[in-house]
Amino acid sequence: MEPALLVDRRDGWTTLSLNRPERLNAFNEELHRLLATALDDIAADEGCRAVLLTGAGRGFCAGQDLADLASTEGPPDFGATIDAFYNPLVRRIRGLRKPVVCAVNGVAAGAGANIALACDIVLAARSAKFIQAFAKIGLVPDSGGTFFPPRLIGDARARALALLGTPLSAETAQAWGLIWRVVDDDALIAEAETLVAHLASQPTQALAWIKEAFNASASHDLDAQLEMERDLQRKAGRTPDYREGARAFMEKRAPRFTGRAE
Ligand code: LHQ
Repeated sequence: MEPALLVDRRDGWTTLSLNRPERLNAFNEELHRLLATALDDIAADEGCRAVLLTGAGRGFCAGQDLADLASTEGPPDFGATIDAFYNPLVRRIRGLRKPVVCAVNGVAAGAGANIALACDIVLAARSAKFIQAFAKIGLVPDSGGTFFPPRLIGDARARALALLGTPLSAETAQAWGLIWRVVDDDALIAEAETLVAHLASQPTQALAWIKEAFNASASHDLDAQLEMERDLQRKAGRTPDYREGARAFMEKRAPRFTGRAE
C-alpha cells in the first residue's frame, strides 16, 4: 500500500502530497505522523529552501477522517486529537523558516481548509472549494479556522462561512483575499512548482524573517511591529544575501542568493 504522504525532494525544494485520495486525503494518524516527520526533516535540511503542499487525486483534504474516528470506542476527546496533531501541524507550518506554498488541487474541507490557509502562499485550482464544514457535523472550526479567515476576509464573511458551512469557490476565495491566486486546473501544479522553485532561489533567511514578522503582526500593536521590523532588518542587513542582492542590483545583474544566515 502507498504511504499516506508522498515526499518528493527536488533541487532546493520539496513537494509533500497528501495521499489518501479514496478519502479525499482526510487526516488519519498515519498521515499526521508522516507529515510531522517530513516537516521536521525539511526544517533541519539546509538544502531545502521551500515547500509545496498539495493533495493526490481530486481533493486537497477533507479534514479529519471521520470514519477513522468512528472506529474508536467510548466518548472521543477531540481536544487530545487537536493537541497531538492539528495544533502542532499549524505551528510547524507557520513556524517553518522557509516558505510553504499550498496548491489546493480540489476540495479543502474542515481542518483541510484551515491547514491550507496556514500556508504562506495559497494557489487553488479553479474547480477547488473551501468549506468550513465543522458546524454541519456539530463541531467548531479548528486548526486556525477562527483565526486565519477573519484576518484574511473580515469577520462578516468568515463568521457566516463558519456558521453556515457554505462552500466557497476558488474564484470567490481569490476575490475576497482568502488566497493568493486561482489557476486553471491543468496548470496548477506547473504554476505552483515554478513559484516554489523561484522561492527556493531567494534569500531564504530574509524570507524566514518576513514570515516571522507577518506571523507576529497578528498580535502586535504598531509600535511593537515597528521595533520588530527594525530588529529583523538589522539582522538582514548583515547577511551575505543582502550584500549579494545589493551588489547585483548595482551591477545590473541577477543576484545569486545562498539562503544562508552567514
Ligand atoms: C471522507 C471524508 C472524511 C472520511 C470524504 N472522512 N471519509 C479535528 C480533530 C478531531 C475531531 C474532529 O475534527 C477535526 C477537524 C475536522 O476536520 S472536522 C471536519 C471533517 N470534515 C468534514 O466534515 C468534511 C466531510 N466531507 C464532505 O463533506 C464531503 O466529502 C466533501 C464536501 C469534502 C466532498 O464531497 P464530494 O466531492 O461529494 O465527495 P464525497 O463526499 O463523495 O467523498 C468521497 C469519498 O471520500 C467518500 O467515500 P466513498 O467510499 O463513499 O467513496 C467519502 O466518504 C470520503 N470522505 N471526506 N472527512
